[in-house]
Amino acid sequence: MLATMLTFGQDSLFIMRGAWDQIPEAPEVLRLNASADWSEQNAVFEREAATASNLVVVNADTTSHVWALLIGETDGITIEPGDTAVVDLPALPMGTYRLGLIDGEGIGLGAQSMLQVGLQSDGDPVLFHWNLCDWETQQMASWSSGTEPDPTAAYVPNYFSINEQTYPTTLEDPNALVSVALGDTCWIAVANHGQMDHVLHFHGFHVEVLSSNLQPARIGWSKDTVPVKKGEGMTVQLVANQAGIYPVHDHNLIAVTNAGFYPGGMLTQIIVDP
Ligand SMILES: [Cu+2]
Repeated sequence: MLATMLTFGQDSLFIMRGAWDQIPEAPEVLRLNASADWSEQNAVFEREAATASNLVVVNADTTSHVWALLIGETDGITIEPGDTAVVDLPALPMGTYRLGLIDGEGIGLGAQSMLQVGLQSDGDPVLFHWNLCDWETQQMASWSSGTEPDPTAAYVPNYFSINEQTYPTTLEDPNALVSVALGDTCWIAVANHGQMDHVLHFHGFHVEVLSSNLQPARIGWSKDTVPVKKGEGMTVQLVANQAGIYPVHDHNLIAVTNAGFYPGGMLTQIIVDP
């Protein structure tokens, strides 16, 4: 489907500020939205493999931000409030990459997302995506009041999310919930935007690592437990060879809680219909 989408993908990205109503504190957050309509979820961007392109970044926020494609040592581009920048995206091999803001507030309030390169097709394999993040609401409150959090303070995140959703809401997100038919092969694009590593444990299946920007030596590995390092973009393949409902979760148990209460956080399911 959609040759034009493969060629051009999403053209614009809006840096937006709003409330993250998904969690009880409803903290102020920053997001990368695909339009000027507010969404609590960061938009995912797609590009064809091995093809240079660009992206229009609109700073619809009230403070200046620094944008970057997060592939190694990248100098950011400062965008003043209300300004627009046309940023180049280099030709990249197939895989999952990170992009977003690299200023302290931009990182702290969560304006980071993934760039999927060469993954979109005609729906075969089916594609899902998991933007992983950890959050400390106290630190977020500092950022949104214009104060830099104490960098020497211990980092104690109290929320953990997949696509800016915490379990059980992850099950309502068609990209976080992997729902497939028996015999399907699917790909899952995974990016870790948090401040800590996240180790995904798949019940029922071993997944094969197809791409990784930080652990390329693991491409081809087939495991039920997959460490996704801080800052990593990874693509895994899952072959749905048995029917049933299987959990997938961060093996770090604090990450499957919401404000300390289990179950929550970075937990979703694979549902394979017979
Ligand atoms: Cu497990």
